[in-house]
Amino acid sequence: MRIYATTAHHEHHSLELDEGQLIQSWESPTRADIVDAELAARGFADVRQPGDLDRALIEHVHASAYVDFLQTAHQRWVADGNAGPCAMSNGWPARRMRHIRPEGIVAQLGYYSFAADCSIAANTWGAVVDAARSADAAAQYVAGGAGSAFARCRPPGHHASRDQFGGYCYLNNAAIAAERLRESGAGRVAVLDVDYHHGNGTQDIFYHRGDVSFCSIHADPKVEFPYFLGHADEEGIAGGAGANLNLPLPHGTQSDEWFAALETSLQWIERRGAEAIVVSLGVDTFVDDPISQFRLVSQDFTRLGQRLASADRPMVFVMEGGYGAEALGTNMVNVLDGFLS
Ligand code: OKP
Ligand code: ZN
Repeated sequence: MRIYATTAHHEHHSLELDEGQLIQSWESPTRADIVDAELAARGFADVRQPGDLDRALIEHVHASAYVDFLQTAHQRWVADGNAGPCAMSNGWPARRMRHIRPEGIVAQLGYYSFAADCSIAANTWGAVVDAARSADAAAQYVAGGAGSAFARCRPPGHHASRDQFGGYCYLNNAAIAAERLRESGAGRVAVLDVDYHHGNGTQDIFYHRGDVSFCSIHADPKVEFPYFLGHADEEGIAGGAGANLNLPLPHGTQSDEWFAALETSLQWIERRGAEAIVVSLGVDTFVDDPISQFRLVSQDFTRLGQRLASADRPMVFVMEGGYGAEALGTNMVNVLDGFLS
């Protein structure tokens, strides 16, 4: 299986507000290094650099003004005289307030984000671009006839909506891959999101579209981040009515219930007539993940890969979450290995 990855992510280390403290983000450079080391150790040697960023493609899933904002936010933060190393807001447009775009950098950071767990460091944009390029390249490779590819993206993307960052995500790598597959000729595409957290950004981007179906298995937003999207009654609107499926599960969910939801997901995707599948691959469903509360074990990730292979569709794997340094590499690569076996 071909891998797309770069090392620009090393320069992206941001701060997050967690349990009332500003800490170095759980979404750390080490994560990608661990996955890269495991890929190398297990014989995944076809690692490529992606091509240039296709700004037109990006603007089919993100607002142009939002992309400009991300690109220039940190230099504006510095020019404005802010003391902290990472750009983040302290106010958001909440209930009964108005969504008029403000002028200053701190206010615009609130306008263009939905969570304080995610900030923009000096070199965040370079990492974000390379993750998006990697997802695009993997999709182009699969669109060209390959059976599968893995975009080893960092930062992740599935929480990034059309014009808001949050949950460690800035550009939506999986959405970019899905859009690339569509624009390269696949009539219908599905995004299957198996990360522990709901892919609110991907859902938002495709909510009105019937050509890209979105299905997510995740911790119930009533008790888990991103808190305000991901309920079972969200089914899509307009041309996208019936093209969204959410399968929220309780804290403590174990393998049997999780794989029952996977079965439901793959049967639904088959009924949607998807010609190709993008997998938002988070392994934070692991029992020992430090910020998550499902109970999958390492063998389950091999089983996941095997079950995905039996869907018999071209597949683009896009890396999302997974935070326990210990088994992160093993779990991520188990999925790819299971898929190939
Ligand atoms: C991003 B992805 C930990 C709080 C973490 C944010 C979670 C973002 C997950 N105490 N809150 O979906 O893996
Ligand atoms: Zn996650």
